[in-house]
Amino acid sequence: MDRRRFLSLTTLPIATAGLRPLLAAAADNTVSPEEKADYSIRIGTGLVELAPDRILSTTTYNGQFPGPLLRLKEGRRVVVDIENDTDTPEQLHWHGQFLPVDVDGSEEEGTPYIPAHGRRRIAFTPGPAGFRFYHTHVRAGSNLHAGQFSGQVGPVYIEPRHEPGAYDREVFLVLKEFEPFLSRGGDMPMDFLAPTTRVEVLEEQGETSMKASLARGMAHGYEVGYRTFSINGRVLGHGEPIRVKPGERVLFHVLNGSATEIRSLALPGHRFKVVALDGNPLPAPVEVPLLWIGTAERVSAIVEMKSPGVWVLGDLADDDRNRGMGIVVEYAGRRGKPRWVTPKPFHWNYTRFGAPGRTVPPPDEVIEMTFAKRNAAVHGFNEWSINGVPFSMDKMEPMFQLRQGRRYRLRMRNASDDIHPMHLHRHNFELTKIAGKPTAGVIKDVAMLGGYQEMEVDFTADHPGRTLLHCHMQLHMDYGFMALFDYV
Ligand SMILES: [Cu+2]
Repeated sequence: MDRRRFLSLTTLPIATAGLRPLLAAAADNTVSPEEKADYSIRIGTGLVELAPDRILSTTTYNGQFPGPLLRLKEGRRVVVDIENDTDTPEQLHWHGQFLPVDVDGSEEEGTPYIPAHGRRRIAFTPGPAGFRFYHTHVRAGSNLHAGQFSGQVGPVYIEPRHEPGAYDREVFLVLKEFEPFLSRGGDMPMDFLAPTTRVEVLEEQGETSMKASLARGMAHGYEVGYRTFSINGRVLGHGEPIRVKPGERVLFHVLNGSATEIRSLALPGHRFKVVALDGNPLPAPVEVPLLWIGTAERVSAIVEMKSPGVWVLGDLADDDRNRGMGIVVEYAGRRGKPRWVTPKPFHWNYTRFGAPGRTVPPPDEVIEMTFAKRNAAVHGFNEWSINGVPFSMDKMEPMFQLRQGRRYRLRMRNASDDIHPMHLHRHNFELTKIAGKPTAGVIKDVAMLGGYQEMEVDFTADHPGRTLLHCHMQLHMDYGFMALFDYV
């Protein structure tokens, strides 16, 4: 009899309906020394050949970038060995999964570190099904070699019990910049989100605070820029093209693995039929001419190959695409220089992906949170706060106490002009209002909140333990933009 069956049999007689999930979770977590690992991940220095004349040395998973694609099965427990071959303790976060705090990969929640030159063996039951990923979850601060500025990003695909078809093959794309540097101020795209409704009081608050800071002689706080851009670790024009045949339906799973950037993606002559956001199926597929993908967001979209030629699948920003953010799509039998055609501007509106006419149940409680920036307040870096409190890595105190089983609405208000990709650990949420427009049916774990805008998302507190909410931009989360929920 295997261990798992043994445990389930022994717990059955005493397990009540309420107790069983907790006991099962505890059993899943325990690893016996004689158990073999299903996967081994080694954190260590690796070489990333972005192009023949541009080979970077950075921290990677298993010496490669992106980290190996892990294809897991929903509900089938896995044992993973994580070896840390670096001089600093590490956290490996399983982004988008509903895992206990012991394995989720966040010090703030209480996950043990993978010690420097040490290892940790963990076990968990993957879920929910869909496109997830794994990445480092340590504070980088001003160290642009640490955290997600490094190459510690890899895709995870959790196969559902029933795979929805309608495509011929899958292609995974990981978008990632390298060689970061600091600058005062930045050039992030700002005008692509819809609806465009701004909240006057938030705008006043943000602009007043910024003006006061500049009037005191402060410079703009640091932003991060990059010298090199890549898809799947290759600069545009290097590495293998995506080879397609006319009529083929390719399901692209696109991950924005950036530490700080928002990306866009277009393929001239083709459209994207979006079937899932952050790995969660949409109520119905939605066709769009191009994609906008916030930091850590995922988009799964089917492209029907019906414009034979050699094309650039690339970012709309000319600078970034010319420095590598793209990949060639080559039809069988076609040759020549890859073509890029700048698409017409297109606003990214999450509510377009929702279920028309559907309404959401009222929440049990509404949690209000306002996000604010103090320009250049910490050694030249912007400091971020939630309801006036920058997260303290020394105290690590929960800001919000929840009760299990309740449905919460987070009303997020952005008193800054930056876009924030907001991420909730160990749960997903339903978008319920974007910049004043109600919506339903879009399930995500990261969502971009526009400058001076409001967004509401609902989630059910059904995975007890500490739960981190944070902006996924490394530079923002590292300087205060986090808060902990807690419940038992
Ligand atoms: Cu942010």
